[in-house]
Parts: sequence; structure tokens; C-alpha cells
Amino acid sequence: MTKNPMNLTQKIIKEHLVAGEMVVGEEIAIRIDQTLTQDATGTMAYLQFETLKVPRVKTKLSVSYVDHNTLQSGFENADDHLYLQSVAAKHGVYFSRPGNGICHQVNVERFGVPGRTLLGSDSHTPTGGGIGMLAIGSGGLDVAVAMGGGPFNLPMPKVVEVRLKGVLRPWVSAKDVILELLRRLSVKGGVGKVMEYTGSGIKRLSVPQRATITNMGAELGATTSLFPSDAVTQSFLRAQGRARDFRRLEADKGATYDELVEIDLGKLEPLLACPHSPDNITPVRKLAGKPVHQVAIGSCTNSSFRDLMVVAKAMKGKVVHPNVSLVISPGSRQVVEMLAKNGALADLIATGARFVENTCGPCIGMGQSPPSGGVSIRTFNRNFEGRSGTADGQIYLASPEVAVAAAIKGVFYDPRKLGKYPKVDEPKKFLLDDRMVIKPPRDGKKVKVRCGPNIKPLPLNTALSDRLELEVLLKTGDNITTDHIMPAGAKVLPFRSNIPAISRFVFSGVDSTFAERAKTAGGGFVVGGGNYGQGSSREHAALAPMYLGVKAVMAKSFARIHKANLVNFGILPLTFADNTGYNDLEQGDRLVIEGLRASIKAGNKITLKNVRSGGMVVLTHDLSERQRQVILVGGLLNYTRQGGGKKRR
Ligand code: MIC
Ligand code: SF4
Repeated sequence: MTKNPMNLTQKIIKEHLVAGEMVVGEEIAIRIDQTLTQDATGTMAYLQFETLKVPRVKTKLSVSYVDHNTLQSGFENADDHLYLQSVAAKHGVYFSRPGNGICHQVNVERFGVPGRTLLGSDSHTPTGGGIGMLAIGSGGLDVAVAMGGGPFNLPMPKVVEVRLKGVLRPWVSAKDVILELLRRLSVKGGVGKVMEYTGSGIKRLSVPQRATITNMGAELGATTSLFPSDAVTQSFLRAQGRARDFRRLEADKGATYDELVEIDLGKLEPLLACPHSPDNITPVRKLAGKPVHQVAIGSCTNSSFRDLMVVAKAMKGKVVHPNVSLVISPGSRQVVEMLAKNGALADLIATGARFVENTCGPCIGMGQSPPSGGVSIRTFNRNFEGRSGTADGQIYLASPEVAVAAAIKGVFYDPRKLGKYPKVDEPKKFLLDDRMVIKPPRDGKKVKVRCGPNIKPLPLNTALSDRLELEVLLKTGDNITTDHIMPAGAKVLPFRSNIPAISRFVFSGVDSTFAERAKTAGGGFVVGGGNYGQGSSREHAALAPMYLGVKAVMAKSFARIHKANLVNFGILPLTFADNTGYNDLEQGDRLVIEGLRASIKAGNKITLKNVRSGGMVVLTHDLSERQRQVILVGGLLNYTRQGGGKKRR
């Protein structure tokens, strides 16, 4: 037995540790090997990277994908694509062209390397855990810093062993494994934790199936999810023509974990996440017979070759039910080309399925919104209210198996009743063609960066004031998502590189007067419930409120990425010291904080006065020493430019 046996998460962290002690909850800094960005967060990330004045990225590999903002209903998105392509060439970043596929799926297929660290400006970056990478989602600014050679800071996570045994039964698939975990642990259950998969059950899960599970681990709020790198990983890499990237990796014998969850795969059944939360789980059979208006298959969760082949085989010779619109948005060009070559694409087209690009598409509200009050079953990972683009849309999340059954029957239908399960083996060889990925030139000095008129300079925050007297602009309940704070969708996404324009939409789905009120009041505070800021990594959910003058968010608890983003942009994430604090504050209350800078330097308590009630409210924070400095100077960019973070081990 190894002397100090470690689980796989600890082993990879140890290999990459540059600062801090591996003690749960303590801030550590790790070296980042690879980065990925996507276009909706990428423009900001590269604008930020440019301000760091680093000529060429210092990572082993950085890839810029275009997969989110591809609906070009004006010049904005197309301009952003040109910016991204040129800035990538200038600074040594690979550029995956629009049409090549969704970042997470393509990264697993073509670039992921077991044992490496990957930082991505998208919350579903943990998809890479399916191939044994320690893959973490973050705001774009953290990715910019990592591209510049800086480490990534995070609290040392707890490691949860998710022990799988048994074999999935026909018509039950990887999606049901993660839905079962969400049922048990909830959307808060993974905060501060890495979900590490072990047990005999993993042997029969292919890399794409593992990637479905690690992808949607983001919905648990987990820091990341991780599978070992074993014979299954090896054959996947071989089939992707990348046998040389393989490295066997597993937990040491005798390794210990902070928690244990056991799942018997053989006992799972087809599940659904009901509106409007990924942890609102029910078995499909309970909803059998309920009419369905739309079925959407795709996204970074469920668009592998296997997933789409199961759909193609189950539907072969049939036509989509007359009451249903079936939309397919494949995850990568590799998959579509393979389906085209083996005839499955023709079979799917014949069913009447509506094909959209190999992009995020409907998952982020970029088209294909369901009808008013419409019921849509989607193989995606998020069903937050309004995210589909239809405010009262009823979105259910499920496996491709459950989705295809509904497309055929027009109602919720237990796929196990469809008959023989179409068996789909992983290909021995995938179709390999990387010409849609542009390699950066050796020397990018002469490349001219193209900046369209919609790309506006990045706003910077100022140093934190010692006295704040501002009003509570909004008070929310629990589980506020970044989709609530900074909505996405076809109308808003084109402004991702224009903070003044996008800030008009902050909280627009919750309270359409928010932006205007914030501006008139000269900024203010937001009061939130538990798990504030769950969901995406979009730093716009911090950056745009910062632009509107939000100085602090006071909540019962925060989601990891959003909290880090708030700090990065100089907004204080404060938690209530006791249960009464939240109840004491009302929207419109005027709050005064005195001696703020001194209290931040001195400890973790901040007391504010509520002018309306005259009462005092005690707030706390768990900011690391580095984060305090970042907050005091008004954000990570100011901190980095002032030479912060240079003293590293
Ligand atoms: C999402 O699934 O919510 C997104 C769109 O991919 C976001 C990123 C973004 O808002 O650009 C995410 O998951 O981080
Ligand atoms: Fe794209 Fe949806 Fe995946 Fe986000 S969750 S990266 S929007 S496919």
C-alpha cells in the first residue's frame, strides 16, 4: 500500500499545487495545464487577457470555441467571432470554428488529457472529468489569468466517493445516474466538493457516458467530478487517434474520502427533472400519458455518437408524433459526420426531426423556444425558469431514451415499453478531422485583432470605500440562478461584449425595474437566500451588477463560481451571521456600513446599520487573505495589474 494513500482528486491537485495546504476549506492555488473558453464568455476573457499584456499564452494548450452565440440575427455575434479568431491567433490560442461543436464535447473528443488540469470559462467544464482530467469551471477573468501563467485559486474541496456497482438496465442510461444523484443530494449538495467515481460499475460506462455524468455534476454545485483513467479511457483515446495521451490513473489503494454515496446501477429507472430545477426528480412512469409539445435532443450533456445513434435507431422508419416538434442540436461535427456516413442522419431527417447547428442552441435559449406554457422534454442539463426563452415554458430534463420515447408517442412514455433496446457500441475508430480547429501561428505579433463596434472596453471597479450608505435594491428567495441575475437567450447574448448594454437586463426576469433603479440610486445592495448564484459561470452576473453600482450581495449562502466572480469584480459576498439577519432586511431599506476597509482587514465580521429599523445586522465572510486584497483594490484585474499574487511557492 502507498504510504499516504490519496484519492485521485488529491493526487492530481498535489501534482499541480503551487500554494496553500491541502486542508479542506483552505484556499489553494493550482497550476493550470489547459484552458477553454466559449464565445459568450470568451470575448470578455480575452479582453481581460489583453489587459495583462502577456504576448503568448503560457498554458500547455488553450482553445477558444465558438458554440453559444451562433444565431447571427445582427452583426454583433459575427463580429465577436472575428475578434475571437484574431485574438486567438495573436496570442497562441487554438480556435475551434463555429460549426465544429460544443466546447465540452469537442474538448473531450480532441484535446482532453487524463491527469491534466483544465480551467474553462463555462460551468460545464467538468465534462472533462469523464476522461480523467481535473476540469473546473470559472469566470472568464480566472481563465485569463491562467492563460497568462497565473495559478487558479480555490478552496480545497472535500472529496465525495460515488461508488457505482451493477450494470444499467436497457433504456436506462448515464443521465439517470446523475439525475439520481441530484434527487439524493439536491442542487446544493455538491458545493465545495469533488464527486469522484469509483466501483465496479464504472467499467461498463463509456467515456461519453461518464462525461454526461461529470457534465451534469455542475448542477450539484460541485467543484468538479472525476472518473479514473482506465482501460475504457484508453480505448476511447485510441479510437480518437490519441493513444499517446493515455495515462492510467486511479485512487491509491486505501485512499479515504470525506463522504460516500453508493448507487446500484441495476436498480435505476428512467428519470426526469421536472420544472424548474434539475433536482426536482420523478420517475417517468409517474407522468406517463402527459402531453408533450417539444422534444429537444442535444447539448454538452447528451450529444455523443451513442446518444444520437440510440435516438436514430429507436426512431428509424417512424415519423415524429404530430403534436410534437423534435429538434436535434448535435454536440459536435465529428458526431454528425459519422451519422451522415453511416446513414443514421438520413434516418433521422426522414423522421421529420428539425436539425439545428452543432451548438448549444436551444439549451441557452438561442432559438427553438417552446410554445406558451408548452411542455418540452430536453436532454440538456438546466431547466431554470425562463431559460428556454418562453417565460412559462415547462422544461423537463431527461436521457435521450426518455426524449425519443416522447417524440414517438407525443406523451411522457416509459421508454422501457418501447421494446428491444437498440444496442450501440462505442466506435473502434472515430472520424478524425481537425481542420475546423485553427492552429495559431508561431509568432502572432503581426496579427491584427479585429474589434467590432459592439465590443466595448471592459469597465473597471474602483477601490472599496470605507463607508457605504446604499439601499437594498432587491431581496430574493433561495436558489437564485445566474440566469435570473443576468439572463441569456437570443435577445441578450449578443451584448456579452458590451457591458453598458447588457447591464440593462440585470434581473430583468425578476424585476424589470432593477437596472433603472440601481442607476438612479447610484448603486446598492442585493439580498439573497441560499445557494445564491447557482448555475452558469457567466461573470456578467457579477460584472454587469458591478457596472450598475452593486457593492455587496448579502445572502444565506453562495454557489462557488458566482461567489468567486463577485470577488473578482470587487463585489463583497457576505453571509448572514445568524438566521435573523435575512429577515431583518427589506427591499428599499437604507443600510450603512462604517469602517468597512478596516473590518475587512481585521477579520471576518461586518456590522451594518439598518436606517429604517435602527437595528444592527451582523454579516460574515470567508474570504482568504488574497481575496481580501482583491476586494480592497476593487477586483482581480486591479490586483493583478498592481502586482498582486506574485509571491508564490
Ligand atoms: C450555461 O449553460 O448556462 C452557459 C451558457 O453555458 C454558461 C456560460 C455562459 O453564460 O456563457 C455556463 O454554464 O457557464
Ligand atoms: Fe452550451 Fe447548454 Fe452546455 Fe451551457 S449547458 S455549454 S449552453 S450546451
